[in-house]
Amino acid sequence: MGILNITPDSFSDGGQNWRLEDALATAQRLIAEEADILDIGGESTRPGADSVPAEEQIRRVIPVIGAIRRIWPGPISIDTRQASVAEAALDAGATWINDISAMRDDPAMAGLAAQRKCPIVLMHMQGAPGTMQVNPQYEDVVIEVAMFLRERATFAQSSGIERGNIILDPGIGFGKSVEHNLSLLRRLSEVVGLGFPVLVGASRKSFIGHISGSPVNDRLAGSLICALRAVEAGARIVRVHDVGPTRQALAVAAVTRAEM
Ligand code: HH2
Repeated sequence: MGILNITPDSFSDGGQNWRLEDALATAQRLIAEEADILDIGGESTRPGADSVPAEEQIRRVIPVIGAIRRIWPGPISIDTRQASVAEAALDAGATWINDISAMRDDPAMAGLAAQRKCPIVLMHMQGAPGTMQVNPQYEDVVIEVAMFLRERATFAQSSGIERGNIILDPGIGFGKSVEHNLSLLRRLSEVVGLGFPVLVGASRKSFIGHISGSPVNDRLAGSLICALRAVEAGARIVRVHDVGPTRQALAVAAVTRAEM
């Protein structure tokens, strides 16, 4: 899954895709690098970010989705917590919903996903983006994240969303300390064990900077290792800024894995 943020303030690509032609150029690069899915968002959810009104998210993402739809037939995911944004995006040609609130922020989201019969990503987050990194606390982060995701998947199914359309995401960096993120990556198989496809988004995130001391534009090597670890543990989708290098790393890893 390639990341395309139409925001002035995203932590990695903020401002880069602000003009339609820049957004389309980024999309074309991700497509040329063989992204399977494009994830488009109009609201930064980096730690400390303020929420963006639905009308403004719509204003940012709809022209981009429409433009991509004209050049590429693949799956486009709308990264939003608001059902009205998701609905407008689906009408413009998006085919997936990526909801980092796991349908907790907008009560209309579950009904929309059920009605449209589209895949939906349900992500774990402790708190809200504005304050989530202040002092995240868990007894056992992996068990708590897995229990939350299981409950959300059950709720989704009881709302009429088909089991095959549910994708779960442990939410790396969303209300988690460095150690919490590392535990989730080390024990990702416990989330995979819930029996749903799992998505992991670790690309360029701050825990990689914490480990390496590298700034956000120099975290590719660490991001590739996270993607590899996630896929080795059974993740089916990795959400990344650098699609080409990630594909290359995963392809080489797959053919050089030691025979047991
Ligand atoms: N991470 C970000 C945004 N959306 N969605 C899912 N399902 N999983 C993630 O890990 C995830 C996500 C944050 O990264 P990014 O989009 O690069 O930055 P920003 O939130 O600043 O726009």
